[in-house]
Amino acid sequence: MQQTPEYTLYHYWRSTSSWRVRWAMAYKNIAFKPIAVSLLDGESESAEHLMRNPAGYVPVLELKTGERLTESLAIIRYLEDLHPIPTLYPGSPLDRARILALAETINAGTQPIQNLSVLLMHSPDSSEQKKWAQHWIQAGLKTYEALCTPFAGRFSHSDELSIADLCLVPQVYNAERFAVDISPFPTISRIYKNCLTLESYLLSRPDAYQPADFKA
Ligand SMILES: N[C@@H](CCC(=O)N[C@@H](CS)C(=O)NCC(=O)O)C(=O)O
Repeated sequence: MQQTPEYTLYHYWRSTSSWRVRWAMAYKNIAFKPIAVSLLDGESESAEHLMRNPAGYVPVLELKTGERLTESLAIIRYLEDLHPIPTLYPGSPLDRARILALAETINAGTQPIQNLSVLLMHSPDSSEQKKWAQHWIQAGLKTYEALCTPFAGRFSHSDELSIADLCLVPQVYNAERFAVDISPFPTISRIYKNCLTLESYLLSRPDAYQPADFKA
């Protein structure tokens, strides 16, 4: 008999922050029950979802105790503490500080400025939204490229997958959605390519969770 998963993940298939958590769980082989919360039809702003996360954002991780965690990096840190192998925070304290700086370059310095609610507040015009998103994604990736290049190997920091890659790759996916050319960022382009064949990438990527009735 199959056991009920210990975790429920409220997420949206195309949400890059949700993808980070799905990817961490796939990499650590942690079972979870996914529950989709649409960002497009007001569901994320419903009273029900605001009880889970007062910001109206996904992801939210619900534990068996009913406790709920928000913020993808806090969720992944919690999972890391309970399921430390394989680690997403490899290396020495100095390595880990560099890795976290990369993750925050995306989590704090890039993704929030091109989030859906920010785009809608910036302008009702989709071409203005696109220009804004392109500007901030390019700026974020430029910083990331400069920070990661001296230490990158197969992945953002050496040859071990880390929380930095779990933030970078979904951000590159969003860059593609907004038609940002990533060829000026050769290290990022190489890391991105190296992630595309990982099993944990394939299991967690947006296409694997796209609703059957979704119309672009
Ligand atoms: N820093 C938060 C960001 C969460 C976030 O921005 N989620 C987006 C999807 S990637 C969202 O729910 N957006 C809804 C909106 O902008 O209204 C995290 O890492 O969990």
